[in-house]
Amino acid sequence: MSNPEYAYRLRPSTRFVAAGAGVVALLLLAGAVSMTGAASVPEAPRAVAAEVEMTNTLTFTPGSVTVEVGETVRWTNTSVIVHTVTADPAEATMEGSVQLPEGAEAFDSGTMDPEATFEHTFETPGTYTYFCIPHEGVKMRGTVVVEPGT
Ligand SMILES: [Cu+2]
Repeated sequence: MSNPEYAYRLRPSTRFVAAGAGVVALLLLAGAVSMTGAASVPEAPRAVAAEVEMTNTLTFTPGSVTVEVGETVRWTNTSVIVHTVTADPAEATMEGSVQLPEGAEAFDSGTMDPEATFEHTFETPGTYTYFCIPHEGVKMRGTVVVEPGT
């Protein structure tokens, strides 16, 4: 009974907890490795602070999310049609489609097919209004409020 793999299977609850802590452990590990100067280790992915779905009813859901500076929002096209996440005044043809805080960079996902995801990390606090290019006419818009970090 000294087979370590067998012993591992006997404790499913321990394994479940370990899986939850796995992401944290991975990030810590990545940080530790990079501090040793291993240049080939890729940067750890930033945690996603908020998720937004792009729907068949031409909405961003939830329509408004709030994050802190340095945090990332992830959009997922859960519909069967093409959408975009666009916060670029140069792409807008209607008033109110885009609003950017002063000094914030414009961004645009480009065409997102069904099941596609897009992430953006917000470095400037303020309120962002973005829209979907194919559905600008029906005001498919969303808001991201970025609060100053603590
Ligand atoms: Cu759309």
